[in-house]
Amino acid sequence: MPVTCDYSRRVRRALITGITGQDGQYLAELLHSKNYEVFGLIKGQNNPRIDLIRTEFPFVELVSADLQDLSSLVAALEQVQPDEVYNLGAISFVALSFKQAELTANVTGLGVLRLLEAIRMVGGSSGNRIRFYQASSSEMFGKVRESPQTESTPFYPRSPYGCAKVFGHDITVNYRDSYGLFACSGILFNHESPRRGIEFVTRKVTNAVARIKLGLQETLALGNLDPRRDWGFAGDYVQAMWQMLQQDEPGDYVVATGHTHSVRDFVDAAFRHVGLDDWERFVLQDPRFFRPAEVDVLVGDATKARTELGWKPQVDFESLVAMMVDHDLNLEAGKAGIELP
Ligand code: NAP
Ligand code: G4F
Repeated sequence: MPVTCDYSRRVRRALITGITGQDGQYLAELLHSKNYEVFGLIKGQNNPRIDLIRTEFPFVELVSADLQDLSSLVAALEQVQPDEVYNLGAISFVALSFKQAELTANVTGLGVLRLLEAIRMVGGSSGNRIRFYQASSSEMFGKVRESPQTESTPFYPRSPYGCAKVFGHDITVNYRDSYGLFACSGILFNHESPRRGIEFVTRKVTNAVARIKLGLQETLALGNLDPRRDWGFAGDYVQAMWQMLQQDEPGDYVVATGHTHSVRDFVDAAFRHVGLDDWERFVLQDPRFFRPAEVDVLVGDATKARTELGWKPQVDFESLVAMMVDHDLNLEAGKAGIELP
């Protein structure tokens, strides 16, 4: 029997895929603060990150499913009967996508189609009561056709991840057009935080800077220092996700700060924050961290998000770097039993 979501229900329900990731954690907190019942989709039979969610986010109810398995998604939706679904789950590391392109296409690309199909199956073909958010990416702009990038800038992806995200974005728009689903795509530029995975360049740098400052590590090996990114704070960006699903009409939105910095700038700011101005002494370049094709520069124009959603970023570049370095100093000092002054 098709499930219809009850918008008169006092407490709204949200299902988040990617609950164990950076954005899933911030979004879960945000929705909890807004009195949602929060459900998180967890994959695998013994997911190593389940304890983190159980300990730090005890209000999240976990549901077992996988973006590669349609019937598990249908079962999850039938169980939860969500008002809102946030699809944050993905193979999200660009470097890995070059090595595991098929897996990336399956999870990051086809996973979106499966979830949209599950929503249609569970909600009925006119079942546009479930509101859907797709985590699209500035990586879709790749070799950029114009700067800054807006919602109408053509895509030119430069990685299997970028290609998969283009499919996920296009199929979201297609299901909105074809079936009237309330489906939104947030084209988010890079956003970081102390919860960022250590494989991404910002957290790799802030963690290494902390360890070098504490005398626990001597050098930091990086790839290309020239690429430029529009870096914001993840806590600000999940606000935009939620705001998109509260509009009268679904749409697509660029979410960005409008400022761009190089990897070199980030490294420089992180070392300077701990008083190490001569960072070249510590940084090595390692060809293993270069990519077969690079995205040289990204910078977004979030005018639509600002005017229609009232969204604007609260944390600037220098504050973001400082927040991440300070967190990693405390973390690494704690692990090593070092007392900070
Ligand atoms: P993240 O920290 O890498 O988290 C990815 C999440 O996807 C994890 O919870 C992971 O679960 C889950 N996942 C992986 N494979 C899955 C599968 N087969 N089925 C279900 N879930 C699966 O990513 P993030 O930084 O929070 O980003 C959230 C989303 O936004 C991603 O879709 C990403 O591509 C997109 N995005 C991110 C940025 C950014 O700058 N952070 C910018 C634009 C778009 P496990 O822990 O179990 O592996
Ligand atoms: O931190 P990154 O791995 O992020 P990237 O590739 O920009 O992707 C992130 O942002 C996307 C939004 O545009 C998301 F969709 C995606 O899911 C992910 O969250 O790399 C940033 C830059 C790249 O140009 C990379 O080549 O840093 C360069 N870099 C230089 N050395 C390095 C390293 N990146 C990593 N991860 N590790 C290095 O040692």
